[in-house]
Amino acid sequence: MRIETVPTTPIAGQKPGTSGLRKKTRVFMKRHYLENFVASIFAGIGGVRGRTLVLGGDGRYFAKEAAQVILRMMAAHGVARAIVGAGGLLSTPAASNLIRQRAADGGIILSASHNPGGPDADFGVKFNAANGGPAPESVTDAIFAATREIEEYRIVVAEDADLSAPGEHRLGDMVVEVVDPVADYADLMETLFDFDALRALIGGGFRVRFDAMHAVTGPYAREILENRLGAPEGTVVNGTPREDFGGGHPDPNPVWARELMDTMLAEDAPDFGAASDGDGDRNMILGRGVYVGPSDSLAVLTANAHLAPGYADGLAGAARSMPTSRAVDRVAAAKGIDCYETPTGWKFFGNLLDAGRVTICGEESAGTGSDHVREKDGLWAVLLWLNVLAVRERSVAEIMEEHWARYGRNWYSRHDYEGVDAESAEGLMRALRARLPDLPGETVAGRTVEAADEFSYHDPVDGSTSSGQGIRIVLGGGGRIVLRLSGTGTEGATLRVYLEDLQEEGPFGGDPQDALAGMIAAAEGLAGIREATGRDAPDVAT
Ligand code: VG1
Ligand code: CO
Repeated sequence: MRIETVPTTPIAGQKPGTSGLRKKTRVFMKRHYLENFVASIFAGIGGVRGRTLVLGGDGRYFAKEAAQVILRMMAAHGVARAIVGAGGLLSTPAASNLIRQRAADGGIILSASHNPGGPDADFGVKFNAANGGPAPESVTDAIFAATREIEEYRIVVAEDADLSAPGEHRLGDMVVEVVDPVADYADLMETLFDFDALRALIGGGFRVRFDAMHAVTGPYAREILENRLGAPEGTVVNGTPREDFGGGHPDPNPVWARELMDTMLAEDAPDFGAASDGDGDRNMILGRGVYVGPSDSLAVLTANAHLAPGYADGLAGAARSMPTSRAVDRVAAAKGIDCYETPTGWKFFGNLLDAGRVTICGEESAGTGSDHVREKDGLWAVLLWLNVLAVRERSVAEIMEEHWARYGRNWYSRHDYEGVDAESAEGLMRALRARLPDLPGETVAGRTVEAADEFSYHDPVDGSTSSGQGIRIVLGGGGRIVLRLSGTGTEGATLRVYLEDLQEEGPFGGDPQDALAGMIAAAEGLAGIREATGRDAPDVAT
């Protein structure tokens, strides 16, 4: 088979962000753009000769073409075996599982996750290492360095590989092994959760609705919820992956999963509702008439995980990203386990999980997961919730009430200002950063500032430091305001303002936006968000 060596030159801006490289689809479709980045991944990890790599993605527009290009490049760069999900599909957690189960050297995931898909939307490429987790910063830095030096890449001249069904093919000297994208993942879930108890729960009339948002979890949820657990057909809605996710944002939050929200808040709502994102690593949890915020969900799962067989021995520790509410800290303290605070992005949990320091982790952005893989995992969170509900025989609303009564409620909301002028957003952060040393002791919104800094993370496992990870202002009485700029957007800047406040005594009901009014005003007073963004209100409040 003929290998072509193609001369190329560096393309500016191929710097991986919070979760891989994300750009407009049309940017990825430009000549050499995908090829340059993929060759730089290969170079950044020290070459791929003789290695086994996993390949798959969320099936968004351009993924089919990209997968064929990547396979031809893998073959030309000496990869021994490519393990590919049939149809090019693999959810992010399933890819992580496959890398681990097959002892592969890593994997490439084609997804821009919760970002919309289509010719005018977003595309993304992410590299996961041999532990199944997102490449750590040392590796993404090496990949970025390679993108700035690249002079050529290699690609074989060949017909498209047939990825339509499981089977083995050859591409030059490389084996292309096409696997069922769902089976191994579903088997893994059976080892963690009490499927008999879940079948009994569902068989007893407990009604579930899962919204796959036209994204990758459709086939996974159908297999697990409908086929293996016996939920009636139609439990999974929007269950066929589409290249443009039906034109929506495959982002499971009250704004983008409005349809599910409405269903769950209606009179005859099912008992349990959930949704996942484009690549299947996020989750949204609802009960009849109640939405469970992601930070609360992490706390509840940490408090109850031992009720599921996979976690019956208890948890080694917990971890949350810095902006995530401190509700889980309270649970960890009560249980006497360690609780780590890491920067935003799942890659920072990898070392803690590998070292056995933590079992469960989560982010406020609807990501929850455990040491079963090295990614956040949407369906895993759904199944753990169902397992907890089956054992405790309570409704979601009752579980929440009992949780808050015991631990207090950390009110929480994230306000996103999207597509903001990048200069203005950076200006806001710069100005606030400059004021940080003077803030402690000042009174803001009737509260004393206890601490104000820019978060720097010292990884206790490998000793590395990651600085510039968001500004945090801690207020007396359990209040906290965090500001950072998103690292997953593809247009302008997205300012994220994370608001938290603690209530120790009930009653705990109400709208978080009301409960956080003081924090919202304080954030405005401190950062001048309206002026910098030109907006009166956030584009999305979750
Ligand atoms: C966002 C979230 C972060 C998450 C990341 C990837 O990053 O805030 O918590 O890990 O998306 O999630 P940022 O930099 O835009 O705030 V996913 O589901 O896109 O892989
Ligand atoms: Co995702």
